[in-house]
Amino acid sequence: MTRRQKWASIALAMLAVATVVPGAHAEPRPEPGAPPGSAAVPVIEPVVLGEMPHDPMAFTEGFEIDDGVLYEGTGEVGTSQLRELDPNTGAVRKTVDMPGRYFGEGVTVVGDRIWQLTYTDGVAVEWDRATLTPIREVPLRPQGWGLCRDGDRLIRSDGTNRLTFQSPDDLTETGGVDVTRDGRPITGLNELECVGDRVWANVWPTDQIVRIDPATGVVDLVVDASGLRARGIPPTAQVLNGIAHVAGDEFLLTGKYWPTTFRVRLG
Ligand SMILES: [Ca+2]
Repeated sequence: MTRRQKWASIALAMLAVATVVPGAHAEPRPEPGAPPGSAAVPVIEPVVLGEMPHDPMAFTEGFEIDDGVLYEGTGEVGTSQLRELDPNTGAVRKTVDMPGRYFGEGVTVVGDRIWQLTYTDGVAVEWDRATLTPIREVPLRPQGWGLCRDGDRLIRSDGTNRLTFQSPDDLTETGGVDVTRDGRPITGLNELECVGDRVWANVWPTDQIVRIDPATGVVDLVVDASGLRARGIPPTAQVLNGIAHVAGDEFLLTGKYWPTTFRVRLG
């Protein structure tokens, strides 16, 4: 090889390296460690349709609309409540304190009753929906985070990547699924919303929401809602936590100590 040929081959090699620079491709690529042939899950941003006030003292842990009422469960010791809100104005209609100074977590409606989890108090509370009075408590371990009703079962998160299936009658465990994004476990699953055959979940401690197929645990859509903070959410507010389905692809989203609830379109 002549000197000229040698330099030419080096230049060609450098050109080849330059054409495979990471990030140069527009096509989504799988996360490192993802199974061969898998594509990265799409990431979208919420489209804001409207805003309404949200109590900036509410440490939101549960958020769900049923029959024209927005139910909110709040947390922290001493400020944990079950609340009824107007889903159109955000106005708080009624509040009741959690019994036992429990740290309240996710809520979901089951007929004429409401289940509300506790964080580490070892119980879930069943409420009478019409009067918002506690009916009974049942054991709950290890931790309660998010809760939603999926047909004839409840789905609960506990801060890990596990979703646990439970009986709506007495919270008896009936199964569960491990959640993965791009083939890897995604932990911190928090407030939940069951819609059709999917489960939407806040991901603690982020402003992201994932959409999960509960049959497989696979995340098939990610919502990056961090842009909502630019709409008047103060730095003292904590993470996004609270997903309530309105209809179609419309949802209400809020966060812990957020002064605003956003009506958004996802998808
Ligand atoms: Ca919810």
